[in-house]
Amino acid sequence: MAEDMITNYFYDEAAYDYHDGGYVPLEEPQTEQKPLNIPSLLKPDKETATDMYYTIVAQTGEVQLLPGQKTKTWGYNAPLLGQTVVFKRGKTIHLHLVNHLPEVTTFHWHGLAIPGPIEDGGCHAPVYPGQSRDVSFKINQPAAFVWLHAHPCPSTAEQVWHGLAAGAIVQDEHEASLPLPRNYGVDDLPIILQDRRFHENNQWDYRADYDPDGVAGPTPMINGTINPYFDVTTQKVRLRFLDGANRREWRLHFSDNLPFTQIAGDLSLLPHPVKMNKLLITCAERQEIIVDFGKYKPGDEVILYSDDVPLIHFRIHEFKPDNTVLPNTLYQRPDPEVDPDVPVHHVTLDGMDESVAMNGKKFKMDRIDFKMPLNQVQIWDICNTNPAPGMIHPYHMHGTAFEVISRDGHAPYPNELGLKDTVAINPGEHVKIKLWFDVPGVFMYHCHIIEHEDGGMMAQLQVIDPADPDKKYKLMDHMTLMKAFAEERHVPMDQLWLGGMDSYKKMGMEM
Ligand SMILES: [Cu+2]
Repeated sequence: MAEDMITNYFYDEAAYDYHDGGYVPLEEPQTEQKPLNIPSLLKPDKETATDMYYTIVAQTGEVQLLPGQKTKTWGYNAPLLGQTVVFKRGKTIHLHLVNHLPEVTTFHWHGLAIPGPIEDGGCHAPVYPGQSRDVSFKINQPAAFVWLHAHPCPSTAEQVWHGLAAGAIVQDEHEASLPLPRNYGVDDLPIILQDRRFHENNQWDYRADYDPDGVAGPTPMINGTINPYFDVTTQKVRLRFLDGANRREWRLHFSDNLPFTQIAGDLSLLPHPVKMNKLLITCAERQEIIVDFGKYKPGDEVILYSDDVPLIHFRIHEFKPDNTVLPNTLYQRPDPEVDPDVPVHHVTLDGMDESVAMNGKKFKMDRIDFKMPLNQVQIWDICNTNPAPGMIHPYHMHGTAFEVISRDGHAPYPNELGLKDTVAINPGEHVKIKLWFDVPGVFMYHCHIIEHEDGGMMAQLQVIDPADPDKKYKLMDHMTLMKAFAEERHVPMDQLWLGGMDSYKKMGMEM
């Protein structure tokens, strides 16, 4: 087995975030360990054989994160982050989305292949304070761990920093037939990785921490818990990692170099399980692993680290032996043929700091940058034009799942052979992906260092349905949203501060 073990992080060490001048090193919290928060499962308002109904409320709250004053936070049906939503494949989902925040937000389903721009919940689907929006869509995609986050441009980063991020699990029959841990909260855990800086009175201050290359803080926050432990009561535990940080990459490994098995990436199981003892996850990616604690005994502790900073203490208790063997094949990835007459589409991720752009342009909400027909299979070449050593840009597409075909002409990494919606791209690297859309609409694609997307490293495409080729979409514009923010914050437009605005202003660009 040893020779099959992956023992590196794959990515260019020179591009790791810790080489950045603005890097904020993680620090081990000095507070008492607390039980890891497991977000509860959101109860449907109603469920039938064919339909599921949920109400999702964006709300303010406060949480005892550190000793002393509670921290003011935002969340979905919870004071911070949110309850975990379950979507069953084949069912039609009806969402009642309610905004109880003091400012405009949107409800974006990162990873769901649902029509845009309204159901998708990007910047064109605002819900103003005190108002609500109802959307419905059908779930027709493989089992996966996806997520909900706010996406009102150009203030996505600040709202996610306040806490607007929640996990969602897509279930299907194939995944349910495999011998995988799925007892939620016991041996199947969402692990949302974030970092924060606590200012006076334990409060967060996004503006004070602002960095156009991504905001980071020294304190790891896991599922909204500072310095968590988890009581292990089964031999095997499935961890569904989500990098919910605005900017931070996490280089994950366990004490004793404990090996683990990756079983899934963003939007599907992997074709084959991958044994490893190191795993890098970049912003917005999901990586699912199974950890086997079989060699430990009650009283032992296993620690999950990023670099040399402990993130979670796994306290080992009694468990029954578990000799389940994973099948060698977990998932058969579809392999649709690319139309040879369709040219490769090139996307460049350009610049750093305020100069960030995509294909040389900053994002404009009312501009369509590319059009493609529904169901057409295309190859896209995504290039990070920062020369090495630059930074890794996690490239994300709304509304679709794509396949990584090659990295600079070489085979993709063994843990990115399933369906993806976010792919990390090294400085100077070209990554080829194969993609198609099963749903029509307008969709954004962007870097998922959230300050980069707010700063303009983003574009949008229109997927044309041949049955309705002239369909017009009502697109919002930045100014409308910015005026709403100014009004809600009771400041004149010339005193409004939103992180992303700086990037346009400093480059002398209109929004
Ligand atoms: Cu970026």
